[in-house]
Amino acid sequence: MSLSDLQSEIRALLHERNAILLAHYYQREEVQEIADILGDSLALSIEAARTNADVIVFAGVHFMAESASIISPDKTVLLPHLGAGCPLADKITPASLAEARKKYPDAAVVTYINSSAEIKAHSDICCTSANAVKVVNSLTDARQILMIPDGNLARYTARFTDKEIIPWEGYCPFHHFVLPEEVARAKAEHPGALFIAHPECNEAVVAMADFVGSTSAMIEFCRKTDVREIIVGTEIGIMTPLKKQNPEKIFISPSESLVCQTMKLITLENILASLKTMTPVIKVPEAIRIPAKRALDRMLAVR
Ligand code: CIZ
Repeated sequence: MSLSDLQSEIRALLHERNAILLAHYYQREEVQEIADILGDSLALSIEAARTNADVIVFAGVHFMAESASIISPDKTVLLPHLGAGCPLADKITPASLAEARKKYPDAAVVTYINSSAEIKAHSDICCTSANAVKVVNSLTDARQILMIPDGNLARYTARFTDKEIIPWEGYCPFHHFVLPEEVARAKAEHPGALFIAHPECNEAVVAMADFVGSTSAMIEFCRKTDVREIIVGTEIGIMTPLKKQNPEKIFISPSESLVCQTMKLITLENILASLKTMTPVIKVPEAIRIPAKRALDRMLAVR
């Protein structure tokens, strides 16, 4: 079947099932093209809660589908490929977090949204890469913050707070292994270009950036800037919305590392199969969902 036939069949089945397709910015272009909503993980989960659809097909990774299930427990959440996990989320377990809590009994635990529902359930509050600084500074009673599981985001956040930040030594392998030499080479090849970086990149790469921000912040930055060439330090899927929104601008990826293999496990074929079989379903059990939702709601209350 051709890509466009697959896309048409999916759209028809979405309609028949009263389902919506949510796609993350890091998804394949042909998946982004037919999504009802395109966004970062938090925006997608919030939109999922607002819709009247009965079924949410999540073209993203496991923790994102879990977030949708946490926020919308009455909807059926489908993740078309169960192998679509997040290597960063896997860098912490409930047992290792319990150990860290013992070691730092006074620390508040701030958990990046890229984490399992179970880890969120054991956290004080969640954050995203867009609101990490605000979330940390909102914790007026806490002097010490254990930031999990992304050490790079924790170190970046530490620059904007007086609190003591204890970074968890996890990382996203795709962002973390972008090399400063690769960025320097891209800058040399495109001397007029700006370099924008995601805070999951390592410290040396972040230090080279003209702008640091979450995927949504990067998209907004690229829309507003008058500079025509931009080197983009995040996963390659973001090039799809960037090019679509800014056809007159040139976007350059500095590194071959920036391809999230698990995001790419979601394909038109498995989205179609998932809609036909209504599997695999992601359902967070209530005992985990309720405390995890508390940590997410606490974050959403931060202004
Ligand atoms: O939260 C997300 O969607 C991710 C993975 C990154 C970002 O900056 O939006």
